[in-house]
Amino acid sequence: MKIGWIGLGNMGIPMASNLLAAGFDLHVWNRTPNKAAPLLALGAKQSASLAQLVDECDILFTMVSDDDAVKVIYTGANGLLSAAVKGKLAVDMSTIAPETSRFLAEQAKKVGLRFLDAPVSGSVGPAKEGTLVIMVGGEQADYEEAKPMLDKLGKVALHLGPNSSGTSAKLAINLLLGITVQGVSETLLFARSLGISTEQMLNIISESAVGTPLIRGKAASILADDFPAAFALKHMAKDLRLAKEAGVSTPMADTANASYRQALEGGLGEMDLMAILRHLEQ
Ligand code: NA7
Repeated sequence: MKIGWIGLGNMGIPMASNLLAAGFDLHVWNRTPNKAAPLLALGAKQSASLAQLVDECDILFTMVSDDDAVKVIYTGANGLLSAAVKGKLAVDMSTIAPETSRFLAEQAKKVGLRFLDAPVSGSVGPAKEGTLVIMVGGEQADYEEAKPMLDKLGKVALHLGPNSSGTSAKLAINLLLGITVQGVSETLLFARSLGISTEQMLNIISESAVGTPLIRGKAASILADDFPAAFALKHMAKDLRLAKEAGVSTPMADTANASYRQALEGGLGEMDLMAILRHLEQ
């Protein structure tokens, strides 16, 4: 079985590396080709075009930024759906709107391509460790075919139902992530205003019932006031926007959505989502 991997960003590189380490025959394509260098050193083969990748591979993974990127890759002039894909399996691991997942599944079906939406919870650390939480929508048989690979990428791969179940669950878990990081930031700033240092407050949170691996994991970054992207703020802003577009009443997420959008407009998009703290400090 030959695997094609499309998208070598912050998440795509470590995830594809894990498939290589597990011994899979991995072919890669990225819009910016030179980002493939670390994977080629590990034994990946680089395809000169999307068409070549599709031709060479049986199962096609995508891990790219957003709805527009996934649509270009699938439905663009030289995209997946214009190639000979009949009988192959596509697994989109990007976080996109459930509506887009359903659209892609329908378009794929027309040309005989099987499709799973399989976004992940967890950022660069879990991607490196292979401990992501993977949420899958699509046919049971297709899920079972992808599972040996998903098991190398995550600690759990849950089949949740038909196409778009994965992307729906992903928006839900990231709703909580966005609210949590906004809430931690407000808590730290509130405490600081009342004379409790950030270090003291992080320690208290960590020891308390609301302490989580997420908050403990961000502590060093907060104390250093340095926010290299484990999960880019621009992607958090995108996910909260997509959640809002679902039209469900989510008052706290609405507030977080406005906050991340302002931070994005303020130029913090490439930093980690924890840089929402810096935005709120201003
Ligand atoms: P990154 O690090 O921003 O990487 C994004 C990837 O998507 C990267 O490979 C990009 O290629 C690719 N991309 C973006 N736009 C396009 C278009 N238009 N065509 C082709 N390829 C494109 O994101 P992460 O790895 O952190 O996150 C990936 C997903 O997981 C995202 O949905 C998150 O919300 C969760 P480039 O290298 O720029 O040429």
